[in-house]
Amino acid sequence: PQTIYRKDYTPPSYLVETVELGFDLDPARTIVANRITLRHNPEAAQDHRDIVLHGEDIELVALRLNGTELNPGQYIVGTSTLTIKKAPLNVVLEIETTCAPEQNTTLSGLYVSNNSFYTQCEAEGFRRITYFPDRPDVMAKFTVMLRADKQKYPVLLSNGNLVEEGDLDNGRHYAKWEDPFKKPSYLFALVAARLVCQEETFRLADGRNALLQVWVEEGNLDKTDYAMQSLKNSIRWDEERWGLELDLDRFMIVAVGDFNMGAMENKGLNIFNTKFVLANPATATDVDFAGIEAVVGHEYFHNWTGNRVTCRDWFQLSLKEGLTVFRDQEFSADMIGTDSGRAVTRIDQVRTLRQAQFPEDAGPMAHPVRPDSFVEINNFYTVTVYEKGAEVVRMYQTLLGRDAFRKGMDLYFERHDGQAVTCDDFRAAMASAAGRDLAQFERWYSQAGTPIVTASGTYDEEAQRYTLTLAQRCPPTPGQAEKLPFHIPVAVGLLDAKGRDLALNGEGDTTVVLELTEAEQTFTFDAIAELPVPSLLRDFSAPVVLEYPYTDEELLHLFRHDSDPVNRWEAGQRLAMARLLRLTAAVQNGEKLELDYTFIAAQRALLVDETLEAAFREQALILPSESLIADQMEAVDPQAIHTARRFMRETIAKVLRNELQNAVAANATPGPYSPDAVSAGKRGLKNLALSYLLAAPDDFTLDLATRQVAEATNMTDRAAALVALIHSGADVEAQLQSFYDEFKGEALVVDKWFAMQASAPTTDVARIRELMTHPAFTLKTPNRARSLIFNFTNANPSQFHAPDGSGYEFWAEHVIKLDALNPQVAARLARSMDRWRRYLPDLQPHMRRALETVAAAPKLSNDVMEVISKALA
Ligand code: B3K
Ligand code: ZN
Repeated sequence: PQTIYRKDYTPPSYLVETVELGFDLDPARTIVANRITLRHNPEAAQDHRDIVLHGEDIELVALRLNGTELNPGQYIVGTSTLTIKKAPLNVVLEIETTCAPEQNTTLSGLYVSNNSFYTQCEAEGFRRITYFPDRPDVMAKFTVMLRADKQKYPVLLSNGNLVEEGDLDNGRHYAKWEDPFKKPSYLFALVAARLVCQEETFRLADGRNALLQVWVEEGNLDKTDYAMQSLKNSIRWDEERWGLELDLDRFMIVAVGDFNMGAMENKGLNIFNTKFVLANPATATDVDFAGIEAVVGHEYFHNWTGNRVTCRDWFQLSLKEGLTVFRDQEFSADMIGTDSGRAVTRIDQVRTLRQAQFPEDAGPMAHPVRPDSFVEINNFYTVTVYEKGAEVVRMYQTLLGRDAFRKGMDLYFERHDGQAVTCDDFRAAMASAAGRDLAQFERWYSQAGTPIVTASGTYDEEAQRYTLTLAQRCPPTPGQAEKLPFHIPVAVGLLDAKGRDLALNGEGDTTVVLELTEAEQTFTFDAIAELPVPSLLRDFSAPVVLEYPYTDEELLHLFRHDSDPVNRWEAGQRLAMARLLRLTAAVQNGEKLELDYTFIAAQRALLVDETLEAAFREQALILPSESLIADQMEAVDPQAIHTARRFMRETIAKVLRNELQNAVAANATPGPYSPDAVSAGKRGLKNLALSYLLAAPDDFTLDLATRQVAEATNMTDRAAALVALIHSGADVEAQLQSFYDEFKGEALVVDKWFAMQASAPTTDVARIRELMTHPAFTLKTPNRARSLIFNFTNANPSQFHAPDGSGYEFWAEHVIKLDALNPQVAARLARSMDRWRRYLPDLQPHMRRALETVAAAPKLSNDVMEVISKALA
């Protein structure tokens, strides 16, 4: 496979002005007529007169240039391109191709799901539909004519506005769509399906009306309210917070059951995984509702950050993804509205970064936010590009302040509306708007790896001065041995002995943002009347690892008092992590396991503190996950980690039994279900308490959970109790069966049913294999494959890492099987073995063998090949 480098970028030789597409939709053989007008790009070399079109898995039927049929000698068809040499300056190409949507299991390009047609073009799926310069810097106006059987496909949708529709012969009908905006081909979409919609006319800030639609299969109309509400909130929020308006008369969301990722921001026609559209209280959990709000927001926000201003090339992916994740994070936080609610969303973001992005940054697939090379671009839709990319955007806001950041955004749109640009263009807009030099900040885009910031403080009582020294380093990553210092905003506060914030400057600020730009720097704070406890990296002001030699007393002080809720939570995590690591070592050495009362007492104090929001208390009581503990170990021992964490939960459950029971009782949410943050927080705390109680189960707690499964009126409570029961090792056979029977018609709930079993430490690989023979299981639907297989390999470490290597064999087998169907999904699964070199010496040979098995498989996709060869390198 070929590696593509960012440094090799050259502008396209031809630009496309208009695209007219005609589709005769047929699952077995769809005919695509494509008429494009091209003109030579003034920015390309004058003598570069080759038109390069991409194409993949399509049959060429006819090709005409300026009205004349070309015969095979006049163009060159490569494995994935069609080149016309020495073309005139102005060209009209008419291209006729066919494709076979029902054979397309990759879910990229035009495919069939449940007897209807859908498309997915990002990143390079459009070339699977027709020949085209399928690169984001080629933006054109699209007109689309769809023709299909009226009975089977009553709904025909594409981007933009519907301009015409009507009947044809032979029971067929047509619809013609026109998108008034120029767009790159990756934003093209069509849907031809049997669907129904919830619709509403919505008044925009400038007084125009827009038609909003959420399209779903017939039985799902009772699950579209929340998506519609989220869409309206998103439109409003984008107007109010950023002054950005919907630019179309019509905005559609379509839900499809077979989808590779979460959703896709096609212009005016967002296509969504059902998981991020369908919800009602009986089928969806609080987490699902929050996910719908975030993803509906995310795709909507792409209309400006991604569609109106798009990426010059795929190396710039974070330009739209990092920025849009930042926007959806801010949206979700603003929707909650309270400071503590915001903090809980921030804690969630920090958790995702540590759980997924830091390991990526430390593994074989590590890459900068703006990668320098790739084999398969679909492998770079990563937590680094998305979540670390969002942190990079957030750091601009932290460094420049909210107002200057907003000016930077305005300037970015003013300069680049309608263009395909780079991360440098975004940074330049921020720098100009704020009047600041952001040259060093560029390293956040170019250097991979998680920086480590080491802090130390000294207090001079006589001078009343506190001195903080910050140093930074960044470990090497593949291809980048040495790193230069980053520009790191470190938000700092100082607590006095009573836990109050000290004033840090003449203005009385209690949090200041220090700018760490050198390898080491010293900062001083004057008029500090006593030895303070530093609260560092408040609100997680930069995506770094912060090291400070905190004592237990200092951490307990922060855990009790820090006014910054993220650092308050963080102090608790540090206390817990230290204990989990000690316990893990004790398990390995066969020593007695003990948990100190001081820690439990701190947990108790927090649990019973009614002045704190339930959602925050829940977060603070969740112990670091097994994989976070693994990241802290030299040689990862999954069984010891599991035993240690279990012991800790069990001990807490036994000592805090009364308090936990009270938390269950006190946080009931009677009345009709509402997904709002306060109610969700209560359910979260209640169900966390329940799961603790079942870590040390007895008749009473088992009965409590059993009743909750039976009596709960919403899926959040029901699933949480069932999961707690499964994890407790109780016999849940009958409950699982009745859960399945009740929900077997709800695909998303069946996914949950598989997922809760797959991630339970009581489920071994043999049981997983048995579940795969269940009639509801299929590898072809990504959601289903993920629910069982990914949850096993990624969320059930003690079983996946079974000492005999059986988990790894299972993994290899399914990477290969999935790859034959769907390379993108297979490559995601392949990533589960990224960090194999960090495991116990006894496990590594098994892991290597599994990786080599995959590497040796015939006909591996580029997607999987890239991941596996990097892991083995
Ligand atoms: N832009 C799409 C992701 C496309 C992934 C292609 N493999 C969804 C999103 O980020 O909004
Ligand atoms: Zn996105």
